[in-house]
Amino acid sequence: MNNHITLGEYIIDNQKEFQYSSGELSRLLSSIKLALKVVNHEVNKAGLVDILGDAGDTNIQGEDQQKLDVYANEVFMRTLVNRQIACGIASEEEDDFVVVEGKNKSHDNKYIILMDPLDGSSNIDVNVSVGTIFSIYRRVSPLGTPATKEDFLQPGNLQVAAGYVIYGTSTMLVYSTGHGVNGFTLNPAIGTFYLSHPNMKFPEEGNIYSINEGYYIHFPQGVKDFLKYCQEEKDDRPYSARYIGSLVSDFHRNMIKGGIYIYPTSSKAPQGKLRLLYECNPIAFLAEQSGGLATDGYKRILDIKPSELHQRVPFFCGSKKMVEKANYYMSKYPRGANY
Ligand code: P6P
Repeated sequence: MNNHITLGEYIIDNQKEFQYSSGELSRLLSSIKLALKVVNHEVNKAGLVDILGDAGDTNIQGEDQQKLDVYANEVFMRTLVNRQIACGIASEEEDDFVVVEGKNKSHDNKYIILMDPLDGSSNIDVNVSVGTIFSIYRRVSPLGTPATKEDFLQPGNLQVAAGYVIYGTSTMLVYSTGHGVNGFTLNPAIGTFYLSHPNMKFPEEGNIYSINEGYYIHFPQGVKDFLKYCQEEKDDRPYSARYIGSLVSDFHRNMIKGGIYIYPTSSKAPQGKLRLLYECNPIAFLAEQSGGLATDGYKRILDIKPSELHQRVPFFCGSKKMVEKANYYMSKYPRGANY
């Protein structure tokens, strides 16, 4: 692994890719790297200390917060606020966005960041991999003024960077600044990330579908028709069903092997479950940067104009031809009809 470039070297070598970069985006990525190493340390020993289980509180989503959810959020918030690099931060675990004043209360930082500090946390107690997801935009509000909600409600096609960390059999950081997708693997012995997966490409085809089929009776007819397509005996089908219940893990496997992840609307989740701003947009950015595709069943996720910080959308993401096939079945029925 020592002949691979480190994450720090990669960020510096590719700094020229960031338009009008003052090094701020590089410093933001470096502070994310620091925070995720701290979170990784706790996630990997969660079974040994009293950091498992419910924190006894619920987040704005009404979900029981796991102790590690709260811990991961505190680490990322503290690291990003203390370094005063972003002008504002939003998190799944925070009701509203947080304004970061910057040096001498100048509000002159130009990036905002949105995060899901620990996605899939219900898997922690059963030792299944979980992840962190982040999304970075250039602010739209004037420099020198506090960040505003408009800074956070930008469409995903304006992201300047996005990535995820997967705390799995190894800890990996996978991110893009709009010039392809690269994966870095942590060498825990020395706390250094090395470029292990350069220029990741989403296979155009795949034979894996990831969806919680337990909700089948609640799915739209278009999803039911697509699942029937996946399961019939013809050509390269039936496909394999693989569903970990951790978006980052299912997406990461599908990006390497080919496949599609679907979290649709249902009569139980009329808007879907996944959040647009800090789950779907960053993952959709990575999907498209590696040659994949992400839609809400009808249109590109990245073209959706957000209206709320924690809004949910249906999510079809993965190998381009598989997502196109799923969209074909969805297009046979008007949006929102027929469960
Ligand atoms: P369900 C985790 O809570 C998450 O947001 C994703 O990581 C995961 O794919 C999905 O929800 C699992 O949801 O309803 O299938 O348990």
